[in-house]
Amino acid sequence: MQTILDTLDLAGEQPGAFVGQWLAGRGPSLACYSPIDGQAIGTIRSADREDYEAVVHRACDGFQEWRRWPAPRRGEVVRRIGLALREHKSDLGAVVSLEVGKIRAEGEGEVQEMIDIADLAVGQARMLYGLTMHSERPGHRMYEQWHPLGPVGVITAFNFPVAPWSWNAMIAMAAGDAVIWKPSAKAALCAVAVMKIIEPVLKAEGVPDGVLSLVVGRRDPVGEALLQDSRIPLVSATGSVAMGRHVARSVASRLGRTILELGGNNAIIVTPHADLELAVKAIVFGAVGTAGQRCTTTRRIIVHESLMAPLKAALIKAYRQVPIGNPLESGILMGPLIDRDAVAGMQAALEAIKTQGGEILFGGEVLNGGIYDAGTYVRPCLCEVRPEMPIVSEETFAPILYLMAYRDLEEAVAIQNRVPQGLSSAIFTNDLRESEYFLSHQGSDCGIANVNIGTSGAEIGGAFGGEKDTGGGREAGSDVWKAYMRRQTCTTNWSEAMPLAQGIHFDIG
Ligand code: UN1
Repeated sequence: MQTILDTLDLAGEQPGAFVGQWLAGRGPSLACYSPIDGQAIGTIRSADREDYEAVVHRACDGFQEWRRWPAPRRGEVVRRIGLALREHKSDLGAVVSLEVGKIRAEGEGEVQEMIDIADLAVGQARMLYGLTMHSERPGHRMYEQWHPLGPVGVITAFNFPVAPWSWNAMIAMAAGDAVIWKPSAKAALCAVAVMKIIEPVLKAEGVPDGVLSLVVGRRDPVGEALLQDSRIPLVSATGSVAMGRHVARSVASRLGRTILELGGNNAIIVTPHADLELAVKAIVFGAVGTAGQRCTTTRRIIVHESLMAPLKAALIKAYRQVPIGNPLESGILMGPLIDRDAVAGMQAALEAIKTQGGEILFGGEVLNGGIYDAGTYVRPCLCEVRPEMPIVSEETFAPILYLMAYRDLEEAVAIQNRVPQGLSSAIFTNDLRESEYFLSHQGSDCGIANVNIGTSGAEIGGAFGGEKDTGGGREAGSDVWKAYMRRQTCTTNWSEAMPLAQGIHFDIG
């Protein structure tokens, strides 16, 4: 563990604020723990209100300068950030594993998402396209253009401590914005690590101070200040629905914009025309991967009644074989939950499942002995439930998978759509009519709808996010860059007359 920390110079107390250079942080010292063994892995000097002010002040100044850089030149900086991340993929992936307990492949996978979005943003910097329109007035030209928006606040969650920052930051940088990052206190060392990797690039490229900044601190004084700060026109936040509602209200009250990526309660429909072997693979990765702590984690299986028995048997067999343990060791597929609170939350959900009439088919126990004594390791759990049970509509951020039976596809889609969340969804079928129904306007109501692949593991090229309680925001690829810019409609009169729109005459004398 020490080697992992030393490689990225994370040993000893870390400064909690970065604006192109490090500011010590005058707030309380924040202890960072690893869920792998419950041990402290570092400390960060968190930011106080004055540090926050200093960061935002620099971000505003940095933005003024950065927006003057030609967009392709900004893209070149992003390209070099992508190269630095490539160089440190394994080191940073290891810090992610250490601080939040992901297995190595998933820690590195997250860094790969950062590299991918950097590549996308480099190209995007040359494609910040506006439209042209035909004016109704003769001798007039009309078009729209996109300008940098301002400093953008990015609030990230523990479960994806580095990738969502990059989805926002790489695109925002290409767009000409400054970015202020407030990471989860449970994963702040990862954020410090990212800045340490990027710092030399910013220096070498002469990027103005404040273009990329980090501010580690609790909700008060840092988080609340960010939400209420009218110098920050856009706040992009990943986290719980409760947190998202608060962010939405606070930022809306000052008429700021938000991008919200909140809870998911993602389902896979398995039809009689499914390739069951494929479905089982996707379900196990989707439900057990990242120990059930992705917002895209598969939480519900809606299976045709004719397949309930074989699917149940296949999943129990697969679940028995999941190697659970130290995520830094090869061969392990499931690490710990983030902390003991998460384990307690899972146990409370299991109680609720039983009280509400569900049946635990497999797993759910808290493990103990050896490394398991950290109190953060659980066995992934399979349950058979009815869709109307209230617990099934909740997102329990743990590896609990609900199985429920359906009779016809319309019913399956209704079950899939009846929960408040709307992030990711999938159907397993080789029948064209079934898959097209699922993808149609009568089908899945989620932001992501997949056929014959699971609910998690989205590529950055698409717009990522979902509907309803998921918050409606979109991050990453497609035309998401527009959210980080301000649109301006421009009309130029190159004629010698002054015709008015709508044919209005307003001639004096
Ligand atoms: C999250 O869990 O917050 O689609 C994001 C996926 C990843 C992102 C998950 N690309 O599972």
